[in-house]
Amino acid sequence: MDDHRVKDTIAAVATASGRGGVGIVRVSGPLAKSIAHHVLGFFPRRRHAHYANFMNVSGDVIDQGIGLFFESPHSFTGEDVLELQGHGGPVVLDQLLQSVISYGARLAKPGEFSEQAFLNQKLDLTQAEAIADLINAESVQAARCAMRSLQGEFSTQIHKIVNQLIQLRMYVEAAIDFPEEDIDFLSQSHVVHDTKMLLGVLESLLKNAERGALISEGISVVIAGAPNVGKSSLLNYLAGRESAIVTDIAGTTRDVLREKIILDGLPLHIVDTAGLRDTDDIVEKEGIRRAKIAIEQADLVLYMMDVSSSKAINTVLADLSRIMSKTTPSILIINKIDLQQPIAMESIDSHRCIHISVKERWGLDALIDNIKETVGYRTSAEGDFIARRRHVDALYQATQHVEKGLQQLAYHHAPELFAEDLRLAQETLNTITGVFTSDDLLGEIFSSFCIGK
Ligand SMILES: Nc1nc2c(ncn2[C@@H]2O[C@H](COP(=O)(O)OP(=O)(O)O)[C@@H](O)[C@H]2O)c(=O)[nH]1
Ligand SMILES: [Mg+2]
Repeated sequence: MDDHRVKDTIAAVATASGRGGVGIVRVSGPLAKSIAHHVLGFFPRRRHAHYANFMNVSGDVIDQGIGLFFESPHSFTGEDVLELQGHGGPVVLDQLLQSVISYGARLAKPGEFSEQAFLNQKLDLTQAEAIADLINAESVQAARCAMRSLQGEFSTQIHKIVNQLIQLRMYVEAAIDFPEEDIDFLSQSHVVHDTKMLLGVLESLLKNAERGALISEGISVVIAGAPNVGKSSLLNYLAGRESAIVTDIAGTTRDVLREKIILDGLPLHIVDTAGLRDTDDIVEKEGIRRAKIAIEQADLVLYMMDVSSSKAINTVLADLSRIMSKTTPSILIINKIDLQQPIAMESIDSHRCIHISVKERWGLDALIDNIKETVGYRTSAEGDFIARRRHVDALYQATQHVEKGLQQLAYHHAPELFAEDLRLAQETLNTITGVFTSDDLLGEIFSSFCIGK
C-alpha cells in the first residue's frame, strides 16, 4: 500500500512509564535485525528467546534480559520486529532506547506500530481501534467487547454486508446494461427483497454498534433542577464520594461539577449543575448559564424536583422542555419522599418519572435501572463488540443510502440511481474497516493511541 516510501525503523518503550519488573523496548522495520546484532552482539534466531546482555554504542552493558526477533511478515507489524525485554526502570529503558536509536531507528509516533500493522494488512481499522479500546478499557465489559472486535467480530459482519452489496450491484449494473429488458424488471425481481433484507441486517448492526459505542464512550448525564432539591446529594451518591458541597442553602453549587463513574460497565459522565432560578448574584448567574450549556450538550437529563415543592408538575415540565432540546431523553426525579407522601401523577408517563430519597437511599436502584433502560444499555450480552462514534455514524449513513436507493428503485424506477446509492453505501462501510479511508482520518485515529502500540 505504501511501497513507494522508504521504510523507517521505529522504536519505542512499549511498557507503561514508571517502574516495573519488566520493561520492553520494541523495534520495527528493516533495520531491526542489524540493531539486534549491535545491541545483543549476535544475530538472534527468529522466534527464539535469547537471554543476553544489552549493549550501547560504546560497548557498555546497560541491562540484561530477553531478546526476541520476529521476522517479517510474521510479526505484529508485518515488518521485522525486535523486542528487548529488560528491567522496567525509566533510566535503564531510556538508555536502551537511545542505544537502539543510535543504530538507526527513530522514535515511533503514538500508534505507529498499529498503523504499520494496518498498512501491512495484519489488522483492519476496527481491529486496530479495538487494540486501543482494549488498552483503555475501564470495565470488564469494555475489555470483553474490545476483545471481540479485535478478533474480528465487527469486521466480519461489515464484510458480509459489503459482499452482499457487491452482489446486488453486479446484478443491477448487468440489468442496466441490457436495456432491452423491461424497465420494471428490477423492481419485480428478488433485488428489492434482498435489499430490504440487507437493510434489516444493517439496522441491527447499527443498534449493536450504538451499544458498543455506549460501552466505550459512555454518556453525558446532567443533573438539573431548582436549587436545594438534592442534585449535589445525588451526584455524591452516584460518585460514591463527597464530590460536591451539600448544604441546605439554596445556590450552594455555582459551578459545573463533573464526575465519571462506571455503572455495570456503562461509563457515565455525570454533571452536577447550579440550580436553575432567577438570581442577581453574578457568580450564580454564570453557573446557571453554564448549567444551561451542559443541559444542551447532555445525552440524558435527570431533572430533579423536591416532593414538597409548591410548583405544579406541569410547570416544572414546561420549564424543562424550554431549556432542553426535544430529542434529549430525560427522567423526572422527585426527591425527598422521606419528607412527605408523593403526589399521584397521572399526567406523566410512569417510565419517565421516578420517586427517590437520596437521604434514605430509597429508589436509587430503580433510578439506575431507569437510566440504563433510557439509554438502551444492557449488561453486555454474547456477541456485543466495541464500537466508536465514527462507526455508528458510518453505519447510519449506509442505512440512509440503502433506504434512498430502495426508493429510487421502487418509486422512481431509476435503477442507475439505485446502483449509485448502493455504491455509496459500500464506500461508507469501507471507511469502517479502512478499505477506503482518508489519510487524515487514519492520522487522527492512530495519533490517539499510546506510544509503543
Ligand atoms: N430530607 C431529605 N433531604 C435531602 C434529600 N436529599 C438532599 N437533601 C437535603 O437537601 C439540601 C439540599 O441538597 P443539595 O444536594 O445541596 O441540593 P442541590 O442544591 O439541588 O444541589 C441539603 O440539606 C440535603 O441534605 C432527601 O432525600 N431527603
Ligand atoms: Mg448543588
